Amino acid sequence: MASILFEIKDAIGIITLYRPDKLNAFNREMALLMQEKLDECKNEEVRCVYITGAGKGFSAGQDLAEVTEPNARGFDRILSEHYNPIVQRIRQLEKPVVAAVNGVAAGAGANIALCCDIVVAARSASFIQAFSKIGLIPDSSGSYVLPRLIGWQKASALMMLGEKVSAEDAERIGMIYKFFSDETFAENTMNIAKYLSQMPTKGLAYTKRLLNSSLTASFEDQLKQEDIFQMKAAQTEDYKEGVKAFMEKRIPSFKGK
Ligand code: T3D
Repeated sequence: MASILFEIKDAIGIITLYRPDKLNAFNREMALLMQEKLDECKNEEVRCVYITGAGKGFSAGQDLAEVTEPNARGFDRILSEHYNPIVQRIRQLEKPVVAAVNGVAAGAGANIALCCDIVVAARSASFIQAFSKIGLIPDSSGSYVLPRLIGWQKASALMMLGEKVSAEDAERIGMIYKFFSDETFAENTMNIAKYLSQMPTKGLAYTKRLLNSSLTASFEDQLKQEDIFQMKAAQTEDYKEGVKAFMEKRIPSFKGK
């Protein structure tokens, strides 16, 4: 059985991390397959990506059994070949990526989720910066993303103490967007993906580009970027449809063009 399940349904690319007996810990095969599936999501027919985990966990991060094998890859290669290409693909994909965190998300598993555009979780899910407990540093963009999400002090404490954060607390401190009850999690999170998949995809892609640049740009530079991308958005068919539908008092039908 492949360690990543993938299907495209109703314009949503659904990626399911699938090593349930290992809490979907990443081995090399799974990391490379995830990159491959994220690349398939570049296809125009995909207008939103939904990432979740099979079984009771989202992902426990790096498969620690694999790194202790006699011929294990060096750390430099694990990050540059496994995790960095995953988080880079997520940030560069020109469509929204939803992380639907169904259970525990630890180490690289947590940080891959946190770099997605919208992070939603089940009430019983949790987030752990597990790295410090085994003598590692936060990777998979965590050292960049987490302080920006929750502030330097809280990020620093979570990264050093490695404490488990409940979904409820994660929402409260702004680490994630929302949590849902375990019973309604699948339906509610898929509804978010369905809604996004019917929105003006190019406008969302430009919004994502702006959010990416806002992390480092100056105020003046960001205004210039808004100028550029608003002009691009105004040239899309979906913008024309949005305004037309508003004037005609009907629901717009966006095509992602
Ligand atoms: O080279 C490099 O490593 C660089 C890259 C680093 C990136 C990273 O992600 S480093 C961080 C690696 N992850 C961890 O340190 C987390 C380790 N796991 C845990 O701390 C706990 O499993 C959890 C807190 C995530 C969940 O705890 P719990 O009690 O719900 O489940 P469990 O019983 O510990 O785990 C269930 C099974 O999954 C168990 O297998 P078994 O005994 O039933 O056969 C456990 O060994 C396995 N498992 C969980 N995490 C991993 C794992 N197997 C391999 N690797 C794991 N990371």
